[in-house]
Amino acid sequence: MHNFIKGVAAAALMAMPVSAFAEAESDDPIIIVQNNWTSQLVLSYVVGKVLEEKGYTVEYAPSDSQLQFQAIADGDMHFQVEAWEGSMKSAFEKAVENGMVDAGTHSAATREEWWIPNYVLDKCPGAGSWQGLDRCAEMFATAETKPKGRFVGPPADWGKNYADRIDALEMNFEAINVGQAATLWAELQSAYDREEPIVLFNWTPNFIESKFEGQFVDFPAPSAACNEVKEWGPNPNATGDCGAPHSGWLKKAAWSGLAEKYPGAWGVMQNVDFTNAQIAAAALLVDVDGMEPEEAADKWIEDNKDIVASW
Ligand code: TMO
Repeated sequence: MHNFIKGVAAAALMAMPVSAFAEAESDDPIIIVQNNWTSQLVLSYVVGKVLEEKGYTVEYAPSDSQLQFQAIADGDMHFQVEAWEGSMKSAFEKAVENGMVDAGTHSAATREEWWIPNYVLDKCPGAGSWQGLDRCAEMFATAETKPKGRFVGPPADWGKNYADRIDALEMNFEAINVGQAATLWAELQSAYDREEPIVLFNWTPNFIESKFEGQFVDFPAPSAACNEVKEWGPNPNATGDCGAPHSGWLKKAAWSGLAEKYPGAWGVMQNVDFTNAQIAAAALLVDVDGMEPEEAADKWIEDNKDIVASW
């Protein structure tokens, strides 16, 4: 071959994306579930983009954080990157009984719980525990909730148990759920700027810890008995009188047909393993740096090249 042509051919080969060499076992789309909080959106795009690089066709489908697991069991959706113990354990476990695959646990330890900025402790020193917080309930009252305190609760599809928990613990609070996560942060920011009392739903890993000083409120530690046995816990007449785990799991969930239909993609999904810092960084790119989730995914991949390569 003429040297010039050889050179052009070699350059063309080098310029080809890796995906051109990869073999997807099927061109049918792999459907990745998306939820309504930012780390999940970013990291679902991260996994989707890596699979696309390897030649797979990927689609994204929005879903409710509780109903998604049965949809995955049914094969209507195929993969979920972030299943949180604190808010999704029962829906997750029920779907596993119905055939959904537990696709492994991330290294990250998670917590989803009521949360206060630290300045709240100046006005209500006991607010780090649910009883102490409850004694100051009126401080958190709004026109809508007074004389009860307002708990700024999550969108309704993230664990629906807060009103029930308030009842079970006979707390002087009312859960007012926001419609979307951004409203939680707007409420927090406006209270924080004026050092006004606020207690809201938060979780970790999240971007919050790099921007606000605060802590979770301790509730009675969860146990299976809490949800089944009335006599268990501070209220002998109610179940659900406990909080979420302090160090909960974060899992991946998959359709049972994935391994057979797309063995290569399944291998990637099994290797995906996020740490707390990696998840917090994903949220930060959107909630602090203002990127769109998909753009944030590109940046995240760029910042974590070695990890992505190891999948
Ligand atoms: C499911 N979430 C992380 C928003 O608590």
